[in-house]
Amino acid sequence: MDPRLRGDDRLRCRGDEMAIMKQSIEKLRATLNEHNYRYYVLDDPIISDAKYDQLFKQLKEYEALHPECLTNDSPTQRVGAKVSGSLAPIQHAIPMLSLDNGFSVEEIYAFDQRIHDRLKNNDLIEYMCEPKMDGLAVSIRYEKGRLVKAATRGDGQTGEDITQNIRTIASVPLVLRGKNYPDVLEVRGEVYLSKKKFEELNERASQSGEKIFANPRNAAAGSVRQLDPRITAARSLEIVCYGIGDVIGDIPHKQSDILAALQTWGHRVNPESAVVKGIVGCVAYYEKLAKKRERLPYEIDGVVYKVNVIDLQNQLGMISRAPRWAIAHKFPAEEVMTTVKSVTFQVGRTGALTPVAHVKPVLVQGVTVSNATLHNMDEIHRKDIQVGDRVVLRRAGDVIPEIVRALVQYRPDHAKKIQLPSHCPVCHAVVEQIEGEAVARCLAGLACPAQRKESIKHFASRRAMDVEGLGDKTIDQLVETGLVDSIADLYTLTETQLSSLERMAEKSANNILDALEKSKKTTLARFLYALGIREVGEATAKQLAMHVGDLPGIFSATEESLQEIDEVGPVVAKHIVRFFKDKNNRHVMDALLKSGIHWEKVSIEKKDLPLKGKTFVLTGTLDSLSRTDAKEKLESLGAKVAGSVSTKTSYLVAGADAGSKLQKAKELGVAVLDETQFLTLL
Ligand code: I6G
Repeated sequence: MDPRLRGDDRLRCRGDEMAIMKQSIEKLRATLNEHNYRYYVLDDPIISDAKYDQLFKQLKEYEALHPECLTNDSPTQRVGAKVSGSLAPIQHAIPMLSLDNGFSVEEIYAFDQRIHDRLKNNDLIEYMCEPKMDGLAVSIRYEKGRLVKAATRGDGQTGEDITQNIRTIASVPLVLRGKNYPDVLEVRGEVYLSKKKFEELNERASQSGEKIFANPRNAAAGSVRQLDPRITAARSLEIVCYGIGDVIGDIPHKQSDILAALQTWGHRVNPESAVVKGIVGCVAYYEKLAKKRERLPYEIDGVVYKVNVIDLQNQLGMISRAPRWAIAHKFPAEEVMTTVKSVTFQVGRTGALTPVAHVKPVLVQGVTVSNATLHNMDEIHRKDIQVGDRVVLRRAGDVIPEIVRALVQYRPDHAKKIQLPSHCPVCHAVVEQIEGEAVARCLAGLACPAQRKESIKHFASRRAMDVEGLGDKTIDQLVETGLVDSIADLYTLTETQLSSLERMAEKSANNILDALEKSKKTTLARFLYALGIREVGEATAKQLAMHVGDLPGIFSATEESLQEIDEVGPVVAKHIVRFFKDKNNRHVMDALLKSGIHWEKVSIEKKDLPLKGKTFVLTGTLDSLSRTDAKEKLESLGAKVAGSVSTKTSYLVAGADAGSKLQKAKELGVAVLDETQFLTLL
């Protein structure tokens, strides 16, 4: 500033200078964002790395001189502060689904047939094909174009808050590009590590004596779930986006156009994706990609096919936790040869004895394997496997390794038949093979330490009560030392007791106590799943919770009433009733509730709700309530709220400035409600 200026002139000049600086900073940020986009998303840089670094340095200097101009979405602000404690839970606005898998062409053809049958349509279906990255699914939420939250998939309903870590990924825009993006946009994609970065990471880890990751997926998951974003930033993670979750605003009507739009909004999508006609086109795509797989710079474990037209996706809907309109066509698992050295029997949570083959260690898909499951005695007989045999072993994705077949032609003379033990290898109680059931069981129930350990591990696991830090080794010790006999005992543990365990520092003991305390606030569905009732998995537990509303409802349920639930057949109903009749189980549940485990009451299944079966679409601006509130109100009355208008739409709610959706509703003859009519209906 000119030193000769005084008073008002000085202030005015300072103001002008500030405005100019602000403009320069904004311009530099926009330039850097655009170069970033060209580099990471389009793979088409137009300046050198050195030039980019120079611009970046300049922006940092300007911001240091004018800290009042610093904003959270500046490219210099990707690496934020460390998270204290643990990653917070985040409820997904729209569940993050999983994908059905198909391994053979027959299964893929059957998928296509199911689609034709449901749609009652014989025309060729248009499919979008994409590589299935071997990474970690995440959801990134933008409001008014700004990145506000990011979460892992978790159990599909609730994930973990990884906002600070996702911000460090250079190809994730902190601000969406352009102007015509939806007001709210959840971008879903897969975070991964390239083959090269994965090898470099493990190389560094082995040199510094740190943990080696078994495969790129584990490395990506470990990197994304760090508490310190500086560690994540150093891992060179990448992302490709494959779809969207919650949206308020207009989106295209085809999957392929959604991906194209995501790219214009600044997100990276997979350039290998393609639209094909019919399932024959899908299989041809699969074969082409299988040939290219080795040359790709990242690991893939198959190909995903999706019905391309969103209206058709909506008509097909979902089943359990997966969409009916998509499938992952997996590549066959790598098979290797090894030798069975011995077989032991592992006792599971329900007493089931699983034969485990201990094999000569072999490397398969980057992991050294020395144990593989033989499933059960029927499988051993069917595959004719003996100790000493040369066998074929495989490991598919995160599935435990299994023995596929024996190479009987090479059987040595000393090979020995595998016998089911007559007594439990852990508690020595009698083992019974029930007629018609493939598995043999130890009948000692929770008197068997192995079953106690496994039921406690299940109870504490992430998808059940989610007691962070309470690992398998600690649980083994807790049972072996007699500190914990049943799941209820976990909540009576003291710091002194925990600290008395081997390799348990005071801090870790306190962390476990905190995690136990935190786990007391749960949901009925998680609690029911955590109890480990036979045949009651997560999906069944959720349906059960919706059906009964609260525990008393389940105590009084009968086998007949339980079979009204979609996922429950006669066998599962019997297991549930038997479990809740059992005096010991009641005892344990009483103790758990007394220790403070609680949940919010579940609203009973939306069966009797007035808007059940109706699908609404919201468009335009409502004066008296926000879109989110309107959506919540409708859903609490049993309605479904969809993002686009189709023949399945029951009502379009049109606020002020409604656009193309209103037009489409009129064309399709869908009933349109204005705000007053909508409020009356509510
Ligand atoms: O986990 C996934 C990976 C890739 C996906 C997915 C995908 O598409 C290429 N698509 C969907 C619809 C889902 N998960 C649920």
